[in-house]
Amino acid sequence: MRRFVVLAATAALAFAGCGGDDQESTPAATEAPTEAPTQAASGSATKLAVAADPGGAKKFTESELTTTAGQVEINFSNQSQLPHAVEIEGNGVEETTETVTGQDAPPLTVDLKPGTYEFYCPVGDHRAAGMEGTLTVK
Ligand SMILES: [Cu+2]
Repeated sequence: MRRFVVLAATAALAFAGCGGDDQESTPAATEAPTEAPTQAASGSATKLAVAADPGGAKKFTESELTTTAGQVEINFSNQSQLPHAVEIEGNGVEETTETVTGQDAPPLTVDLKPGTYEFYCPVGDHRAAGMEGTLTVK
């Protein structure tokens, strides 16, 4: 009995191994990273540079940004001595970079559809002070 169960399980695994494009039934711990079907290829993401005012003002260097729809890699640079981050908001998207001071934030990749988004700094009163802008995605 026990042996039969083991054999059946092995057979099932072997079957899933060769045939299975109709079901990805294994949320396995060790999944090949190359498998990721939707989020893959960060190498093809459009890069979008955003910078905080290096002089320490509560603003970005640009208040109007434009990019292309799809995977967009936000590269936020904050050379000032105030902590800043960038939050992208609109059309169901709400994504925020890490807050950094005097350095670049790790790249943040977001999936953007065509439309108009807001971007702003979520730290303290920075947005109210004018640290915001409009991101147009075409
Ligand atoms: Cu800020």
